[in-house]
Amino acid sequence: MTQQVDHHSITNLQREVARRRTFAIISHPDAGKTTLTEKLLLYSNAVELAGAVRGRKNQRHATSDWMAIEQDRGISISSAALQFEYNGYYINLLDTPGHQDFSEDTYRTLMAVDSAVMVVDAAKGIEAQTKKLFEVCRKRRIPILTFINKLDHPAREPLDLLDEIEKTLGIPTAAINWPIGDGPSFQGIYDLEKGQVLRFSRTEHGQRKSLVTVSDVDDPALLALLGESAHQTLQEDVELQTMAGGSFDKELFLAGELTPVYFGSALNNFGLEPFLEALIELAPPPKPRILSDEVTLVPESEDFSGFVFKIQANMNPKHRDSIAFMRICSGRFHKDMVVHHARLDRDIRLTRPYQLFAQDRVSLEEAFPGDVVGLANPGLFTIGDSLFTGKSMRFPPLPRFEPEFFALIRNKDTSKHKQFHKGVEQLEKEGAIQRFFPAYDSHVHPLLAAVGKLQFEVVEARLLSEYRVAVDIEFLPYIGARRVLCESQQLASIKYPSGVVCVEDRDKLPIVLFSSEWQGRRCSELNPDIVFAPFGIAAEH
Ligand SMILES: Nc1nc2c(ncn2[C@@H]2O[C@H](COP(=O)(O)OP(=O)(O)OP(=O)(O)O)[C@@H](O)[C@H]2O)c(=O)[nH]1
Ligand SMILES: [Mg+2]
Repeated sequence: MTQQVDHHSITNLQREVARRRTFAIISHPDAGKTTLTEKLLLYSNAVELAGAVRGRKNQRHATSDWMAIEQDRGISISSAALQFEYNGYYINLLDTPGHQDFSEDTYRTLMAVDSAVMVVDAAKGIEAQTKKLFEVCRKRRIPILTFINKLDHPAREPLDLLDEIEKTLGIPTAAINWPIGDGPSFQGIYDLEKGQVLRFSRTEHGQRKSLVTVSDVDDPALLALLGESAHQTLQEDVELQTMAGGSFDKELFLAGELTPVYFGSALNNFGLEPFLEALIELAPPPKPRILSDEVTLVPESEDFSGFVFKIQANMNPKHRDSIAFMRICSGRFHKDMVVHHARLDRDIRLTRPYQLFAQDRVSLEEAFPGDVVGLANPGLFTIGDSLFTGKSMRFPPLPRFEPEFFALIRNKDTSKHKQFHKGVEQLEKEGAIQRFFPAYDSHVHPLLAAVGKLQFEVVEARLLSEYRVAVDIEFLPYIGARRVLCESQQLASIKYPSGVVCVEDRDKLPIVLFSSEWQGRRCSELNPDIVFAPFGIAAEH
């Protein structure tokens, strides 16, 4: 009897794993990730009317840019997780910020997904940040689908764009469809596999799905429909593409060695339907993962495991609490389950798990590998925490970036002392900023460090909007940090060149801050027995 039940639950687990699709949308800023996210929600019926990044008066904001500062500036600042069902599939979509100052968040999010969608602006081609993120995916062999966006604007030649992807990123492409025209004459796409022309008509501000008419490429009426010039270009392009274009090979795609390419316009809802269908069909379900000790973890394992890759405070203005984003890697998860918390080395009960839809959340009863679950976080979780049942395990550490900017943050209104410190502490725990502790009393004006200057602006804006505290930021002249690796008794005898200061991180580990590359080198010369180790990975890599 028991065996039967087990067998049933395993097949159920296998079925649930097989229908999971967990992917991130990545690119250089402004290519259209958030807009594409919104339209994927529209086309999978997760929203009824699409919002916009820069919404008109009566239009709501895009779902995944839910923070006030994101809406004010029209850029994404923090990764958003969205879970929804479509056609029997269970989708976990992560919309990431493109700006390099927030790339630590994006890198961590990439550790939580099984595939990625790379968005390319059809006028700009492969931009710097897209290249960096692509390389992160390539290292982890994450399969990538490419969506070439903004065809409603004057665009570069499709062949030229494919060529650039191949040359700049070093990955073969396989165009699955082909744009018909660009700019105002962008009419639709040609499906190279099915030999069909899909023409789209615009809807008001792209809030609703657009109407599609499908014709066969040999349809004699097509000439009149497309116009002579577009018709002829299409014929020529198709001929060229058939001769020169790479064909799609699913195995290569799954190994991260080939990217299928789709064209469209997220803003105008052109090419969204075929892209969503392809995404569901091609994006892989969760795969086995390699743990810190080289053990392979299978998603269908009976034991549960997951890791925290993101913390976000104040998602719900009514509760002002903190949510830990946990990616489930194996086993079935259920509400109230007891798991082992590896860092704290103790068992905890997960009583308040949530399904996330950007800012919104609902309680959930169970979840499966591939899912990103929100956990109410009363201070138990930090980024990188491993949770499991059964045999002890640890997930590999998440990437940390080298801080390059340092500043003191001053509270302008001393009567708000408590909120100020709570805000700084919560934002630090989120990883929105790092905090260091100098030997002098830094309690009054905390010393913060970041990968990019925009992070300080975000801290300033969020302290004001979420904690009602106005602050000043005073930049310090430091340009880098190194961890000091030595025995504690050696610390007192370290010789520092002038201008270098020694501080501690939250775990009381020593760190030096320096204001020139020379000072960094000089530290090592003066103290040959001590290692001054890079802090994390440099943001440029
Ligand atoms: N013309 C045109 N504009 C688009 C299209 N897709 C997005 N945009 C616009 O491009 C701008 C940036 O779009 P987002 O979706 O915010 O881009 P993003 O990649 O999410 O940007 P970050 O998150 O800040 O990195 C917005 O003004 C969008 O309206 C498109 O297909 N055509
Ligand atoms: Mg965005």
